[in-house]
Amino acid sequence: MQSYINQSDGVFPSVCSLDCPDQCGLLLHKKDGKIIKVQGDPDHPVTKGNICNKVRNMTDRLYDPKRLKQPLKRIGAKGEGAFTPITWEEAIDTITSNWKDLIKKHGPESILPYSFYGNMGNLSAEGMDRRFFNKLGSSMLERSICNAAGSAGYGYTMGGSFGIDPEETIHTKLFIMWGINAVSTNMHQVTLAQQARKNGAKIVVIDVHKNQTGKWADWFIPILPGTDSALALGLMHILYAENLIDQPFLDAYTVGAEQLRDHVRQYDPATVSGITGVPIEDLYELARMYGTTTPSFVRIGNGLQHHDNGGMAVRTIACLPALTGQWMAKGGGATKGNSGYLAFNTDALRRPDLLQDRTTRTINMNQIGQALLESENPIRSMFVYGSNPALVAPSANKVQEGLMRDDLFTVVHDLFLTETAMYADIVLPAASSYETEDFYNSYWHNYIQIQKPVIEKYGESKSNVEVFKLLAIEMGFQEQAFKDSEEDMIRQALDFSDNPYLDGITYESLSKSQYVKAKMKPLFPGKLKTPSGKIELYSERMKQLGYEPLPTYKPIIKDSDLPFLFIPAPNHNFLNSTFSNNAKHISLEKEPKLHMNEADAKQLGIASGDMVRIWNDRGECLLKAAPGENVLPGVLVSQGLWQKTPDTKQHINVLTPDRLSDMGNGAVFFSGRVDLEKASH
Ligand SMILES: Nc1nc2c(c(=O)[nH]1)N[C@H]1C(S)=C(S)[C@@H](COP(=O)(O)OP(=O)(O)OC[C@H]3O[C@@H](n4cnc5c(=O)[nH]c(N)nc54)[C@H](O)[C@@H]3O)O[C@H]1N2
Ligand SMILES: Nc1nc2c(c(=O)[nH]1)N[C@H]1C(S)=C(S)[C@@H](COP(=O)(O)OP(=O)(O)OC[C@H]3O[C@@H](n4cnc5c(=O)[nH]c(N)nc54)[C@H](O)[C@@H]3O)O[C@H]1N2
Ligand code: SF4
Ligand SMILES: [Mo]
Repeated sequence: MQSYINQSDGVFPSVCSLDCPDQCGLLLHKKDGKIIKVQGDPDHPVTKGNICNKVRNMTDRLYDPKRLKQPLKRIGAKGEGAFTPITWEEAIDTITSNWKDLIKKHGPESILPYSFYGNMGNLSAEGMDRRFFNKLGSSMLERSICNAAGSAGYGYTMGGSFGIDPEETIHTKLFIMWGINAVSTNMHQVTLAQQARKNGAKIVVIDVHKNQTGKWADWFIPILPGTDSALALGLMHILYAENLIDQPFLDAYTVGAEQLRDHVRQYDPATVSGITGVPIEDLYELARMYGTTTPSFVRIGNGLQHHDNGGMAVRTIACLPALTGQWMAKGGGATKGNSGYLAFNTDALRRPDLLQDRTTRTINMNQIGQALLESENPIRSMFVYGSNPALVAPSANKVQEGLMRDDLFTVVHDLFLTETAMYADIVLPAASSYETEDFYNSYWHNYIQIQKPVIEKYGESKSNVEVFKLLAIEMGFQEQAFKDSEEDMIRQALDFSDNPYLDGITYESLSKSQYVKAKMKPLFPGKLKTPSGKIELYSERMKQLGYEPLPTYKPIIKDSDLPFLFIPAPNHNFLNSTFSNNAKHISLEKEPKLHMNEADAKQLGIASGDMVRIWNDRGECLLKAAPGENVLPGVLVSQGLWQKTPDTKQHINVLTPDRLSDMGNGAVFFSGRVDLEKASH
């Protein structure tokens, strides 16, 4: 294995491991064995040397004095934060003896792994860990907190996560950024759009919040939360009525165009305007702009699908480019996610065969609070890695109550003593991605990248692969699968003739070139992975599963009579809860604010800078009010997953519902209702 560890000085190639579509190519500057600077790799074909401020300040996180160096065991009460260092031997022995005992008494399903993409590396996020838990026969986790609803919805229309190549978007003449805060969350899509803008492209942003992305737009269209499918259907109504459709494309590549024409008659501009809050004249203007501009491109974000109806919203928007035949033009079409192109051999990597004939229960990660409080066949041990459920999961008060259970044996593997780790019995220090070998495939651009270790592991920290290998040895697992090296695992994953886009991508080519692009070809002319092979405007498969077969607007659930819809979205300087514990990033972001409409503020006697209490029957928060015209009346927006501290109440997930979305069992962070009042202090 090639490694740069032994070279104490120099500049070494790397890849950003964070859960971000851009997956930037990086250069790590090393001096005396330490990373002193993180820079963008100017040769990376998509990210071209530009990186975000978060990662430019990554050394502050890597060498933060709070970073964990040793395994710890809890000596105080859960949540109190009193721990003492122990050896790895003691840590692994404590975990495995506990698990052996639980398996004997209650079976392996009493153990639950909880993980997500804190490190997007495929071996770290879903590699050796999956092998281990498959062999163990533990409960499974349904990892659907992020994009599950939208991916399912997009898949019904388009057959999988296949959109257009972002590099082609420089040819686009009309960008619609729909429910995506790209300036903060997909900065290189913004760079590409800027290039297109120089050639005359227009940028439209459809969002519930005029944030940095809305301010950058040529035209910002505010919409009421959870009404996007109605807007898309209203646009279709006008496109059909004014004959702005591409009939030859519809005939050749779609199913159900005539049924859709009849179906969208009910979504007339007056009705749609009433639902969405978008004025009738704007509906006409947008539909006509969309119907007469080629190529046009819709970048579908994650925000609009964190709703009760999020799956259908994305499915509906995904139908739009077909109506005007945009898929045939270079730079035309849509992208929700592009992970389909880089699909690799997940069975070889994760080894579901190690489960043998056993079936195990699956716990939805969005309902971890409920699951931990379940008294029948309870979860008795949870192993958390690459995620921080105490901060990121909905209905956080339930999560906390669950984590407080004395009879729950909790292990957390992380770089920091996170909010979740505060409740752990055993805490294990995690190596950073720059310290381990892994491979990465972006879910937006179409490059696979490799990471070779650049620096020594920090303190006694270990990578996810190492930890699960150690656990496997102690559990007595003999299979070769637990002895494979990182290189072995990468080779196994890339050996996948089922996916022609992967052709020619090997361990060797990655090691030589650092990033290798999927063998792209246009989606059309071609056959999609839908049952019909075409774009399914009408979906028989959905009908069989009990969904409306045609795109349909259904309002989000009104979960109380409280007057405001609350949208707690991500912020600019954190990545989910990552960086929310690093002083540098906190100072960049300053403090969480509550954006509200000026008219609502006036009516409630709230002025800019006032502390307000936001509450519902799930919990309460205190945030500083920022009234203005950036949100519609009846809507409240906050940004960022902030840590809880003794003197703040800014943990917004105490307010969010843990219902599941219409499709994909996804999270509905943005469909909750709240009330607010001026706080007494
Ligand atoms: N800086 C930064 N970058 C990140 C992250 C981060 O935390 N910080 N997180 C990463 C991750 S894991 C993900 S999944 C992506 C998410 O990034 P995005 O895809 O941008 O998704 P969100 O930021 O969740 O929401 C996008 C926008 O949707 C809006 N929105 C909410 N509800 C609705 C609605 O009903 N309709 C419409 N039209 N808009 C709505 C919000 O106001 C927000 O501006 O970003 C990744 N990149
Ligand atoms: N209110 C609200 N809540 C949200 C969202 C929202 O928009 N609003 N967004 C949701 C979305 S889209 C997502 S994706 C989730 C994300 O939620 P999480 O996946 O929990 O993301 P992070 O908070 O970044 O936590 C990742 C953790 O992994 C750790 N880590 C990093 N690398 C490694 C490693 O190599 N090994 C180990 N063991 N640990 C590592 C980091 O230190 C960090 O503590 O949050 C969701 N929660
Ligand atoms: S967080 Fe995103 S934008 Fe920032 S360096 Fe990583 S991949 Fe690039
Ligand atoms: Mo996400």
